[in-house]
Amino acid sequence: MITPVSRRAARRLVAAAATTLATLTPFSADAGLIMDLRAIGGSATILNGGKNFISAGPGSTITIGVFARVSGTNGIHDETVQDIFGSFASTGSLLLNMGNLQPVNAFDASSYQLGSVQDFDSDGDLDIGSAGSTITGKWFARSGAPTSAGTPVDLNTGEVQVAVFNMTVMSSTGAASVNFIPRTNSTGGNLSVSAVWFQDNDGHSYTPTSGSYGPGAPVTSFVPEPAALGLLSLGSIALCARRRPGKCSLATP
Ligand SMILES: [Ca+2]
Ligand SMILES: [Ca+2]
Repeated sequence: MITPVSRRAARRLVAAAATTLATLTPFSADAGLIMDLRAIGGSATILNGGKNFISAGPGSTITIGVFARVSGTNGIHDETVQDIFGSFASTGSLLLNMGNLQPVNAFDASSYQLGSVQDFDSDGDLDIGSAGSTITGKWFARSGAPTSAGTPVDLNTGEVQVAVFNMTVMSSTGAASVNFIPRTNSTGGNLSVSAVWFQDNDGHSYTPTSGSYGPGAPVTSFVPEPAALGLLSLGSIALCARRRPGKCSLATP
């Protein structure tokens, strides 16, 4: 069980780690389409803008928002997106059953597919989509016309949410990483029909064979080390003792 004190301290640690990581690997502002997943709800504790969560054990839930981030180069948020083909899966020992995917912002036009709920990577938990290049079982988001990715992310990048799905924690220990898997050709290479988007209102449609396309940073579970929690608790006690002498006790991790 994680106490409120330890959780707050853990949040600060994660934020610091994320800042360090962002310094080392800045988000690419290159033109193209990136499928970004973020935890946006559920019973798990969400950290770092949805990039991390702390499971409360089996039965804990995480709602994942699927966002299409489109970048151009002209400094105007005039990017749009229409088609996205792919799958979702988790890797790691924390088992996460995915399901209940729903389209958002009308990405359910003719020929869209919800994606099959199945353990296509054979690691013991349910995923959404299918293995290989086949169209069968893939998630396919499609809007009837190019849809604005107009929510600003940075100067040249905007985004639009295209789907939402749920994950249920199925194990009591372990860590997991969750991400989008683009549909590829039979050899794992780029497939032109895997996505369609538009940049800078330049009259061209962009696809994975004519532009940059891929997943964003994964959503990962955060598992505080017991020793770190102990140190954090002691730190909290010290801080508390300084502010409220005689009224502080050791938090139980
Ligand atoms: Ca699986
Ligand atoms: Ca633009």
